[in-house]
Amino acid sequence: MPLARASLRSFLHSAKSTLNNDVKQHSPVTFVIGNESADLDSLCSAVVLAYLRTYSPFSKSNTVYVPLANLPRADLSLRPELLPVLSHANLKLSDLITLSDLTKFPHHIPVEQMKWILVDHNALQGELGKIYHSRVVGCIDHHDEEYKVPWDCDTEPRIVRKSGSCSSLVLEYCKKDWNELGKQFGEEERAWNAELARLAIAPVLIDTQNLRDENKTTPTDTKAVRYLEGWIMAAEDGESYKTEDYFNEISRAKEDIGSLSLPDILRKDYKQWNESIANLGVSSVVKDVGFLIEKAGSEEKFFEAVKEFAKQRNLSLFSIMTTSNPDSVFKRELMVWGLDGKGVEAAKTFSADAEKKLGLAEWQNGALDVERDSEWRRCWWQKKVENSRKQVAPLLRTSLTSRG
Ligand SMILES: [Mn+2]
Repeated sequence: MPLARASLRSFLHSAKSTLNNDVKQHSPVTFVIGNESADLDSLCSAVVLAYLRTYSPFSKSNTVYVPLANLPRADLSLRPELLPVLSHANLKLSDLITLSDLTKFPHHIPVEQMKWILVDHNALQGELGKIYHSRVVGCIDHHDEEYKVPWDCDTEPRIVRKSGSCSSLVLEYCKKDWNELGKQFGEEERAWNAELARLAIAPVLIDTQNLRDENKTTPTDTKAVRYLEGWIMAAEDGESYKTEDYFNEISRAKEDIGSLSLPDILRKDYKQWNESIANLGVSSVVKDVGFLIEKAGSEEKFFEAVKEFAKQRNLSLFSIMTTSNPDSVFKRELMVWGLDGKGVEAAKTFSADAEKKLGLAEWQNGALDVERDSEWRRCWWQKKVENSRKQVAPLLRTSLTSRG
């Protein structure tokens, strides 16, 4: 028998206490976890899937699926876009369950008692991956297949398919549960449906630019948005809710990084690849290079801060990718910095290789460029703006690994 349905907020509270009790009693725990970038898609997909799996009317168990945000609690403040989304879902930051909640437990759950369902990735990474990789029992993801999740997941999903947002795939999988749950139609349930829909629709809107990004949007995303709008409008005043307004509200919050320090801005959306030859790091930033320099105080201070950031992570090659919308035109800048011999070689290789592919054009007469044996730095306009980190990072990796 599935558990009796509750609001999102009560669900997260009972998930937290379930986790607490299960750890103490060494009972099995089933987690739903997003990827390490812990972006809106990862965070929302995990909560929505955990909620609908827990209360599925078709469920034969009374398992509480625990949604785990794949980041320390302190890092939630690096995601201002969460605030409007959570507030419309009647949630607070403190309601979310994070890695910090795991580590504060005095007891440890035996590995074999844990089950992990992955959303927004299909190979458990980092420390968790080292310990629990054999305990992954399902996944829903829109990245490339990594062949790490067992093919037969029995009663749990195993879906890896392209879509703009992972949340759209979660919704497609859980739609039958939600339709059935939605048949209980009191005032209260109506509000719960809208809160859940606000959470589920947010990453789809952000990842597909409100379905306008033709390179990313799939029919699954479009269907998800239409379906979720239905739940929101059924509860709220249909006249006043507009998906476009909600999209703008979240986008504005996402770009509101003025209160963050420069190192926080750099680590907010950061990925690192430790190749055997050297380490590569790439930061994506939602403001342009000019903003970053102003934030630092001067060009010199900016480079100092960036260098320190790279040094702490032992990087030979570091790149900053920016996006901005001056006069409503979407633009990208790309900065690549080789910080030692290996990095310099790789940066030069990248430059030769990627110039045409990415449409790299000189930025402000090469004002930020440096060319020495020990360091090599370029800042470009990236004219081919359809290439995000998903395309640029593999080129950077190849420039490192293809050598010697
Ligand atoms: Mn995603």
